Amino acid sequence: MNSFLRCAVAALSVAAIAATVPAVAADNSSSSMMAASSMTVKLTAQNGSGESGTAVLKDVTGGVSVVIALKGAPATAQPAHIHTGSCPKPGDVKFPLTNVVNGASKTMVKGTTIAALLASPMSINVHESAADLQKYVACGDIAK
Ligand SMILES: [Cu+2]
Repeated sequence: MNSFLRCAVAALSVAAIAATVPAVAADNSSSSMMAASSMTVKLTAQNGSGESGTAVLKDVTGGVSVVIALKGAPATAQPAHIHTGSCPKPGDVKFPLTNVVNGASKTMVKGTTIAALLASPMSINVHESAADLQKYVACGDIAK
């Protein structure tokens, strides 16, 4: 009986600690309301390009930072945009992004937020080249 009680008390105190830890974590996050949110968009190869990777989006002051990293991309500049609509057939260009060169591109997209980008279907699309915009080489939906 005594050992059962000791176990019960031990279990209760463990439960109390477990209940306390998330509460502390929640306090920390709510006290830093300005913490940047971010998300990663997976870019998948289109039309046999062999180019795939990610676009990391971060809320920053005044806009959203977009960093594209593609494997298998050429040194040739490849235009990239945020389009309305979804892959593999996105719609119009919503925001231009810096050309992808050797698989890398960084852009500060002004005047938007990740929440705004998520509010309607949008996607990140990379094109073969300025001369061959019609060929899509990588695409990913901006979606949670
Ligand atoms: Cu585009």
